Amino acid sequence: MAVAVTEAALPPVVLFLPAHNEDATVAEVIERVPAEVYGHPVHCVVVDDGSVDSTARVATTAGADVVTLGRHAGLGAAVRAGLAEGVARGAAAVAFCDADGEYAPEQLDRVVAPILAGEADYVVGSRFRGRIERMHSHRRFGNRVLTWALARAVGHPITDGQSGYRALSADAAASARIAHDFNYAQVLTLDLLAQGFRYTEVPISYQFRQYGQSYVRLIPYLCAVVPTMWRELQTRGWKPAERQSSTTWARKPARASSQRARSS
Ligand SMILES: Nc1nc2c(ncn2[C@@H]2O[C@H](COP(=O)(O)OP(=O)(O)OP(=O)(O)O)[C@@H](O)[C@H]2O)c(=O)[nH]1
Ligand SMILES: [Mg+2]
Repeated sequence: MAVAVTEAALPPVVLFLPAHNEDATVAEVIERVPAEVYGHPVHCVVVDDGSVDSTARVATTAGADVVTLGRHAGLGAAVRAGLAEGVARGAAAVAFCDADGEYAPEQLDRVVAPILAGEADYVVGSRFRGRIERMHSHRRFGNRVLTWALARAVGHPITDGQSGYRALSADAAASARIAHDFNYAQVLTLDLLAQGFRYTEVPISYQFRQYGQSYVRLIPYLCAVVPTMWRELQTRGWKPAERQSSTTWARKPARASSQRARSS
């Protein structure tokens, strides 16, 4: 994909890491973040979601800026804060991935490339289109089922509805609405698609966390996620007639900003 690089100072790409008690891994993730992508300086920001371990201190020592939520608010709230921080920094693209080492910060270039090229507003790194080193079989099954439900709801072949590695354009980051504090995975996608932002996927690699604790517990997860997804679908009025099949796509009518970006 061709991304134009000019001599003038370019706005930053912000990569933020939502983190809750990740002091075993956060430093290594930060150290692997590239200093720049396509000529854009990369700002690495850790959103510390009320950690009670030394996540914030370790992250600062490793060279990241830390935004502290002050209390444990939830992953959705952490991502909301990270997007706001990216917008405040005037980022050309705002990306995020887990602080637990499951995703590769080195792949930031491929996740933000469609945004910097003006080809998409919302990029999801797809583990199922890429390489999965290790994922428990029950997780794989749960991911498949929830992804199927999301893809069916929006009428598009989404391949990884729960990916933790994503990027948004400045406009999408400023407009995103995360419907609950619990998480963002499904509701962020429903929101951005409903607003007409252009969606695309890129293949990424994934390795299940080796340290720390996952917050995903099946029953509480489904109890929080399914009703909120349902509410979003009802209030945004998705209809099967809107089904599309191309790889990069937007719900019609696409946002004016998306159309502008496409024609420029
Ligand atoms: N546990 C938890 N993680 C949060 C929260 N807020 C932010 N995070 C961070 O958000 C990222 C995603 O959470 P994970 O627990 O890794 O979720 P996951 O990747 O779906 O689950 P695993 O595959 O088990 O790691 C991690 O970097 C967490 O540290 C929260 O409220 N709970
Ligand atoms: Mg994780």
